[in-house]
Amino acid sequence: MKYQAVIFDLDGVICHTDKYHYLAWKQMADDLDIYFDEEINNRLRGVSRMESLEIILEGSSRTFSDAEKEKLAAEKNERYVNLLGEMSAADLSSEVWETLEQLRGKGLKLAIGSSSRNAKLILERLGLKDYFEAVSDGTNIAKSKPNPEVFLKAAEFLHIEPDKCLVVEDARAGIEAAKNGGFDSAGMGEASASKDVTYAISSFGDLLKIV
Ligand code: B16
Ligand code: MG
Repeated sequence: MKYQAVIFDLDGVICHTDKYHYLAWKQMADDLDIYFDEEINNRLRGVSRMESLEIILEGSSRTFSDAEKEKLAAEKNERYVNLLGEMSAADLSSEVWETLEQLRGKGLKLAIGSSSRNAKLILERLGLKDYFEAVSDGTNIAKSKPNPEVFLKAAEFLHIEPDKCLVVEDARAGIEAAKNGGFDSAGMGEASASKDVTYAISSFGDLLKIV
């Protein structure tokens, strides 16, 4: 078997918290009278909270102090975390759940590689708190995707070399991160069109055809 482990991005792959990020950022953009749409939102996929804020603020003619930026990011996160309160195990699709179970049944180790500092809370909401062998997230990295740190840490936690791990991503930045770290990748949605993707997949269950 080519792969010994699969490292999953969280937001946009395992679950659809991307819609909550969008709503929370949209509220901020509207309050500041900044144009924000789905296309700009796509640039935020896999990117850290502060880098996401910088991208949205490009749409404003005024400048913001570091203290203002910290406050805006904290307020956005508060709105986002409130929205996460609406999530439960029912938000985990049966396709994702059944695919995870089958991958595990094939003897693969499963891990999370997410930029989010809320990853553990999301896993708890989905009923997946103790499901993955390793969780590497925004709380254990200094550099966000396209830097490979988050995936390299996941591989290190698993004690498996990058070339034996498959990374699953919905973000172009994530596919680039995988490539930079020496990982093969499977790209969904936006990420399936990345020039760096190893396998373009149209649905989560397609992973079973790869491994
Ligand atoms: P937080 P992923 C990423 O999660 C999101 O795609 C991205 O939109 C977000 O800005 C980032 O997490 C940080 O999230 O504000 O919760 O720390 O796709 O890497 O699982
Ligand atoms: Mg993602």
